[in-house]
Amino acid sequence: MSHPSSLPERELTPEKAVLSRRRWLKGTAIGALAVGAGLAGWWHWFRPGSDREVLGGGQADLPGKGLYPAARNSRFAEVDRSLTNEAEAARYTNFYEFSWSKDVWRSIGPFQPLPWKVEVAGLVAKPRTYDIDDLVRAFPLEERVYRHRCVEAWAMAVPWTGFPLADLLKSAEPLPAAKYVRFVSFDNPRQASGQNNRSQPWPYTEGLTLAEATNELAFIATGMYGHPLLKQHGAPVRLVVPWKYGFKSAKSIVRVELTDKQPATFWNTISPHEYDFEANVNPDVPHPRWSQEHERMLGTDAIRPSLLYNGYGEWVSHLYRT
Ligand SMILES: Nc1nc2c(c(=O)[nH]1)N[C@H]1C(S)=C(S)[C@@H](COP(=O)(O)O)O[C@H]1N2
Ligand SMILES: [Mo]
Repeated sequence: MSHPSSLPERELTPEKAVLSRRRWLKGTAIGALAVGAGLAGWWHWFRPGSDREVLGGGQADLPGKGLYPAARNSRFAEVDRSLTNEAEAARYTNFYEFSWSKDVWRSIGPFQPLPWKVEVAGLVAKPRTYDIDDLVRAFPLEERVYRHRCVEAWAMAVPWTGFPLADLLKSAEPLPAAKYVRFVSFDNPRQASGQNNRSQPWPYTEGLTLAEATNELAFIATGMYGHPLLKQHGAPVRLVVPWKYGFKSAKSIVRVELTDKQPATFWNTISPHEYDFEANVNPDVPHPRWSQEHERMLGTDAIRPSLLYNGYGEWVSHLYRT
């Protein structure tokens, strides 16, 4: 194609017409760009998201790939319901650092769960900071299928990979004064846009009594569905406390701290009468705004009766007998 200035007609076009045509072209180009940007924005926020996109966008190059899938612990090989579809679990997540809606997969791109360190500190004889590369190899990884119940009444059943929280705590040698364990998530508003709202008590924090934290069920997960955690599920390392409402299971943890006092927690600070510290799943105690009698399974939308302690009474009911 020849350069426009070499076209003979150009000599014949009056200057005014050239200018107005240029202005028109400029206006049209800006208009097209605006429409394009609008469509791209619309597509970014409203596209349904294929399974590939939802799962792929959450992948991070986390360490320990050769360790997955880990052998399933026969004591936790199955639950009373089928496993939730992996993409359906990844499409509907709670991670308020990134979004106040469930489609966290749309906003998770900037999150960099690597490099990552986890500090075990506070009232312990042997405090230690683990690099995530060391943490995945510090304790034998195993797979466990657990029920998960969010306080909002949705539920899932997923295979987690990780190790008992008790292993991590024991290796730090808690001092006799230690009575609680506090979990602190990351704080990085540059990667997690929701954290720009500093009127909220970031970083996300949670807590357990030491007796709860050393219960066989309390689990540190580095993986899910046989591979490292997706970003939206709390990569590279999270807590899983299956007999309590999901908000107790803090994601993307950077610090585990033993304390002598009950720690403040994110949701309990925001709304104490809605989210108590203990937060055991209990169908007989309604949330102030909704019933807890039933739950909806992600993926199938099946409605099931909620279970006391989410069905884990055999493991934990002795902790709460008065
Ligand atoms: N740091 C952090 N941890 C968090 C949350 C959060 O917003 N931030 N949401 C909690 C809630 S309400 C639930 S139900 C579970 C959800 O885990 P999932 O999204 O991987 O299913 O994570 C919990 N851990
Ligand atoms: Mo939740």
